[in-house]
Amino acid sequence: MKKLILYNGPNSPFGRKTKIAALIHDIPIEEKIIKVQESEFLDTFNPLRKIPTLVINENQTIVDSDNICLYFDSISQKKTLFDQKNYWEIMTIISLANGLMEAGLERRMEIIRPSNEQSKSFIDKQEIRIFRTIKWLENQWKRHAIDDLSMDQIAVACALEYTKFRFTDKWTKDCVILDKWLKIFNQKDFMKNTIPKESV
Ligand SMILES: N[C@@H](CCC(=O)N[C@@H](CS)C(=O)NCC(=O)O)C(=O)O
Repeated sequence: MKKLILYNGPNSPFGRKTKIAALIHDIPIEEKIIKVQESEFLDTFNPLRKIPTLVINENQTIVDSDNICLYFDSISQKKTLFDQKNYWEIMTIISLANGLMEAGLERRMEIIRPSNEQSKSFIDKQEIRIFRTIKWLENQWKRHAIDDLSMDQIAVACALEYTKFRFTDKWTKDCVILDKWLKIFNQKDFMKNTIPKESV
């Protein structure tokens, strides 16, 4: 059995995706919650110093949440979360969910800067991107009708929850399909067991 250490943050939406993939595939991981800005040791494994970062047997690194999820999928005996039949659709929706997370994160990083250093146009751009992407997902969302669990559903759920956590749930008013789907999806154990614990 390989030793898998997942360096993660307390409330990273990217990290949440990887934890959910490990739970679904029943892969034992040791999760280490770190303060990424202060974690110089991580640079040896991941020079970008970003979480999540997976370290296998203390010598091999897997960087980027999507690669980590694909790795768990590749070593699992369970059903894939990246069904070949819908592979490109799944990957595209995952990329949109990642973009939603990034926009939320960038917005957050900007608003916690000293007020004289903040750019309102940058914040506006991220907020417009967030609303536009959620609306696009609402108009396209068919995967709620599909029983099979796939990685894009997990990524979208993590991105929407992160948007609520860090920004707003205003979008739920005109995105009723997504909102309804998310409420049901949130009942799954892997969602309940990965709710961010801290609000830092
Ligand atoms: N593309 C990366 C994005 C990861 C990412 O942006 N992580 C953030 C936390 S949510 C981070 O480590 N930020 C640290 C920093 O920018 O200093 C992935 O999917 O894993």
